[in-house]
Amino acid sequence: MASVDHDAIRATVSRFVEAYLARNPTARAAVDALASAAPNGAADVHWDHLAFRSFDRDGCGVDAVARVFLDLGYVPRDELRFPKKKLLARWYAPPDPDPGGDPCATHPRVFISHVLADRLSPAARDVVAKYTTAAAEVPGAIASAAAAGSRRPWGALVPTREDYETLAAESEYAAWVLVHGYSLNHVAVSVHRLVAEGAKRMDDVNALLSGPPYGFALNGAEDDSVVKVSPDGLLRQSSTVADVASVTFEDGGALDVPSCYVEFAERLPLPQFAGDATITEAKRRDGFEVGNADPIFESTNARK
Ligand code: OOG
Ligand code: NI
Repeated sequence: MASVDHDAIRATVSRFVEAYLARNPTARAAVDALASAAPNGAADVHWDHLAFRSFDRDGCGVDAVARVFLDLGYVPRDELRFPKKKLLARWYAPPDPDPGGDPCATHPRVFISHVLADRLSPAARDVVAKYTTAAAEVPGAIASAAAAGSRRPWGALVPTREDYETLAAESEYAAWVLVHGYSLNHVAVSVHRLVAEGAKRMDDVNALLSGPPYGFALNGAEDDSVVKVSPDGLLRQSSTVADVASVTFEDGGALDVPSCYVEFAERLPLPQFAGDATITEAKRRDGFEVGNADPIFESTNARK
C-alpha cells in the first residue's frame, strides 16, 4: 500500500467536522462545554468516530462514502445489521501510523450506514429511486458529494414535502438522508480521553451536559436509558437529541426537521490489559455494538 498521508486524513476529517459544527449549534455548544471542563481545553477533545448515512441504491450507499476513506488508507472492519430499521452499517479503522502504532488514537474511526430501500414499501422505494436515479445521472456526483460531505447529491432535484413525509412515515432515517444527504450525521467525543476531573467518565459527562448551566437534552432521558452499554460492559455511549433545522422544499414551503446530534463514547480497557500502567487506545474495547447503535439512530427522530 502507498504510504499513509496523515495530513490528508487530518484535513479531510477537519473539513467534515468544521462544516458539521458550523451547522449544528447544540453539537458545538456541547463540545465547547466539554473542552472548557478539560485542563487543556479543545486539545483534550478527540473524535472517537465520525458517522454518515446514505441510500443503498445507484451507487449512493455505504461504498460511495467509504471510497473517500479507503483512498486515505482506512480499512473495512465489521458489518452491523439492523433488520427492524432496515439498515446496514460498516465501520472502518484508520490506517496504522507506523508499525506498532495506535491507529484509533491518531485518527477517528468511521461508521457508515445505508437504508435498504428494497425493504421499504413500494411508495417509499419509489421516492428513494427518484432521487438516487437523478444522482446517478450526474457523472461523478456521488463521489464528489461524498468527498465534500455536501448536503445532497440529488442533481437538480430538490426534495418535495410529500416525498419527505412519505419517507418519514416509515423510516425517519430515510427522511433524514433525503434532506441532509451526505452531511456528517454526528461526531462522537472520546470520553476516556477527556482528562479533566469531573468530565472523564460517561456518567460525569452526562451529568455535566444535562445539569445547570447547560441543560442539554440527552437521548433516552425520558426512560432512564441515556447510557447504552454493550453486553461485555466495555463500550458505553450516549448522545444528545438532534437539533432541529428548517428545510425548504421544492415548492418553497419550509418545515423544521431533525438535523444532527453529538455522541459521547467511552471505551474501557480490555480485561487482559486492565492492570497495565499505560492504557493505549489499542488496549481498549474497539468497534461498535448493534444493541447500542439501534437506539442511538433514534437521536434524529422527530419529537412527538
Ligand atoms: C448512527 C447510529 C449508531 C454508533 O456509534 O453506534 C452510532 C446514526 O445515527 O447514523 O452512531
Ligand atoms: Ni456513533
